[in-house]
Amino acid sequence: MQLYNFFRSGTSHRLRIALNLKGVPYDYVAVDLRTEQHLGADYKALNPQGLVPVLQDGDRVLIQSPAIIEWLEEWHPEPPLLPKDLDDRARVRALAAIVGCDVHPVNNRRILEALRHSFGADDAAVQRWCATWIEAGFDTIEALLTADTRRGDFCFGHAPTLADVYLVPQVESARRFKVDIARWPHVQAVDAACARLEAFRKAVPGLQPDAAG
Ligand SMILES: N[C@@H](CCC(=O)N[C@@H](CS)C(=O)NCC(=O)O)C(=O)O
Repeated sequence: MQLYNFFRSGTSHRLRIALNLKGVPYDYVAVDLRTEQHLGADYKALNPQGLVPVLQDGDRVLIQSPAIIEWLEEWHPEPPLLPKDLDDRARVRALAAIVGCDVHPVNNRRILEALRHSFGADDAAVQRWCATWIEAGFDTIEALLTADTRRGDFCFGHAPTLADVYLVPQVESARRFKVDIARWPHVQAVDAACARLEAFRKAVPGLQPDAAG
């Protein structure tokens, strides 16, 4: 399997974590967002949306990290990234969606490029924009984690789920945008618990082959 991705991309990061948790090996194919390789014809032939990540397995080409991670969960059910109980599954998916639907999309590179080039935002304004949506998302996640009396070290229960797979890359991004994570003690503790696991450690942006370039 080939994973087309970029070291600093949050959606790539979440997919690397999921693949590592499932123990599924992959070849790392770097797509450089800094040089807009993702907008070139070669890459768009693979993913017409011009976004990373893409997971390719022969003729099978999968796009959209939520769809790929759900595919992975169904194709390779162990260890599960979703709990068994229907309501618990909805809770885990909701935690993941706060990041996946409500924080990451508005802080994506193309949005920030539009803010800079079409709306005159400088670096400070872009930083403030990103921090605004990260803070809104983390305030909600912190409230949900605080209210959950059944929780162990992770977002849900005592083992990593989809919620952690989404949260950890968003924490990484928050640090990049100079958002102080100490404001959300549960989020910070979940990030620390995940960092103790090999699957999360191996997925860290700074350790990827294209990080040095
Ligand atoms: N919903 C998509 C979003 C993918 C996405 O936005 N990827 C970002 C990197 S995290 C990207 O390729 N951005 C390129 C750009 O905005 O120009 C997914 O989850 O796969």
